[in-house]
Amino acid sequence: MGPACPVQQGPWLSRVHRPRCTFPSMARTRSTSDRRRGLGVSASRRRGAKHLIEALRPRLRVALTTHVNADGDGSGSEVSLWYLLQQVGITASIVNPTPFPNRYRFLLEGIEQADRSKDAVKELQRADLIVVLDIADLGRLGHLGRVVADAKAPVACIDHHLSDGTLPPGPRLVDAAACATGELVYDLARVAGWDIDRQVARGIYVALLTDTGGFRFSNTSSRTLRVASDLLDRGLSAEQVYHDVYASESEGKIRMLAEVLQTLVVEPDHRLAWVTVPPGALERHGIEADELEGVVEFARSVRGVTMAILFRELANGRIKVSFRSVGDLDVAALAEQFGGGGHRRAAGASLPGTLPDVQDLVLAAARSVARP
Ligand SMILES: [Mn+2]
Repeated sequence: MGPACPVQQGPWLSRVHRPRCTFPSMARTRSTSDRRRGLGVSASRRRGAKHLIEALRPRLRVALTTHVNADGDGSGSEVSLWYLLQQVGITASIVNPTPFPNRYRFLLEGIEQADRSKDAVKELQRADLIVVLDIADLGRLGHLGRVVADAKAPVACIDHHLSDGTLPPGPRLVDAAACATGELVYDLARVAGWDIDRQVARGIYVALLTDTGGFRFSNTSSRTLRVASDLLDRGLSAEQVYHDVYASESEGKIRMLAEVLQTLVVEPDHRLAWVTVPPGALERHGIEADELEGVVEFARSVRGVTMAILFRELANGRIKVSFRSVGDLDVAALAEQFGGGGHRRAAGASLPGTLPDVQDLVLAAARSVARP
């Protein structure tokens, strides 16, 4: 696997560790202080991280990928891992099934060449190691699912979804208790002894920030904030990241938002609210699908609503359905009924059929699980 390397794994890894871990007592001191600061890494995460680290060698061809329509967690985690691998002599390529989202393009500033999504198939076929981030299912890799399934390389996975997964075998750093995949990338760096510099910190912070809805959702734990705090201590400006992620909208996005909100339907009897992206609205306003991230939150924010749904026609003729819930309503189970999946409070599926037919079908199922 990979080009022969004159430096064997041990020395190469210990070169990274040496400044802090030459003396066992120093390593112990560090992990004790990590634990005291609430930043200790659990045994299972540590095990997963070590498997992944063991699979790495300098000059290895590593391909990083994530789900279709990458979000802040997928994009931020990929970019941070790209920078981390660079530290240990690996120039990875980021190869996504859909273009790297405009909203997160600022993360690629200065390393635009890292995004090789245009050559994704070739990059995956010649990779020595594939790392899939923020999903464990081939199905969410779009047209790259088959390529990853057939690839000669082991397929590592870093993910926080509730899923057994369908990826080919390889190292696993998977924990549904992590608020974001970015938290696991942070733990990987800690276990490996890699330097979390400002660039690395920024990608992980974007992952945490966006997957927790700005540190507001139920997956925001005290550890999430401790990790975020540690990231800010590495020279990051929370205001600058906020500006880059949330206050850099296109005019078209805001006009599209106005159109989508016009479609809001609230069913108080079912504590249900839903919105629909009018067909052709994205094209009319010249915006990308990733700019819809967060739109469904407006429906969920209506007082009394426990489930919100967003419907959108995809270019391939299918209908994309996004579910959000409040409290203990499990929308992952609902999405699974339609071949989708996700988290308890945020899930999605894509269904064949016309928009009205899919809406009838999905809304009937939603009403039957919604509690008054
Ligand atoms: Mn995520």
